[in-house]
Amino acid sequence: MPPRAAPQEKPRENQLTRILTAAAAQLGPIGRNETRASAVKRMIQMMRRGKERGVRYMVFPELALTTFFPRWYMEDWKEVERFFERQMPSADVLPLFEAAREYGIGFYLGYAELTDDGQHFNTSILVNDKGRIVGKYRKVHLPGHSEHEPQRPWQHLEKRYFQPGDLGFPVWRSMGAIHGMAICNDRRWPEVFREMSLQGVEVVSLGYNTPDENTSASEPKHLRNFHNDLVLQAAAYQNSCYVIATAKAGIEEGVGLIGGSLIAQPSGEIVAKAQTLGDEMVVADLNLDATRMGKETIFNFARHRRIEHYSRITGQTGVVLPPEGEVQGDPVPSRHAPA
Ligand code: ING
Repeated sequence: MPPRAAPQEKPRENQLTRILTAAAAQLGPIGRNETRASAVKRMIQMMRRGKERGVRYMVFPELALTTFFPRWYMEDWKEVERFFERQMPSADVLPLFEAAREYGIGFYLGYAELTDDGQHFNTSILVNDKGRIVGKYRKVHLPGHSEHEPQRPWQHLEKRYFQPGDLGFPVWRSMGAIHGMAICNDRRWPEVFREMSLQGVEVVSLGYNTPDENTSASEPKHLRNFHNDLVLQAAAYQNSCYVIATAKAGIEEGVGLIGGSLIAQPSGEIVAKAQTLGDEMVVADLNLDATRMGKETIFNFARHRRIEHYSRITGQTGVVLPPEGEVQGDPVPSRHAPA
């Protein structure tokens, strides 16, 4: 009997391999007249604290440089464009990039982008630990309405102030991981995460400003937080990736915004969650190889997906109902032979 080969040493379950220590860097309210410099100062303070905790990547919220201005109807576009950035980084934001380079911490930043040719986007950038912009995303799913609806206690005019994003859902290799980005309402649409996981995404970062009350229909308020967890945990599990989701939270210009910033792991479980509605860092080690099991087994897309049956998902925008009238169904042979 030939000697049995020594069993191949399997890597230990908890063997720390590709680790990215990351943070959801939640911000409390930003007032309408708060300066960009003030918001940047708050973010740098969190970055300094992150450095002490070994953080190498931080996710700031959607529209993190200003208040959530789509809550107001503004007739004058000069006033609206006060909330937009014409260049990135601007002089006010440059200190954040310098801190990133000094501390060796990359970051996701959401802001309102006014392009050279006059287009308006709800945008996020991925900046690496050397302070270089490696990726840009523009929010595709714009919720709310485009006209003034005075009956609402506040407006949600993203469809008025922004155009739908035109960059799709790219991913980038950076800081030892495959990163993707989304913004706020995008997290409610599973297509967003699937587009990125079909490119192998390991870490999806997103910021959000989510009012804690629905002004379109009566809905129990606690569902805002439930739905936040639900969609983020589902996205992480169904795409076997980490999701870092960061709120702008608290009572901002009289409107309550949910907190609940969190980091979800590929199992779908929440690794860490915010405890307050203020500036708060939620920190966790992302064990990037933990994304492998799902991608190689239960969500091995190449082995299990049947795209020949999915044509409605990209071929059809809205619902097409089945024809009117009850389906009669085929008779089944009766138990008793005909008399
Ligand atoms: N905010 C909200 C969000 O999608 C919203 C708007 C809340 C839409 C709840 C539908 C339901 O989280 C932004 N900024 O998209």
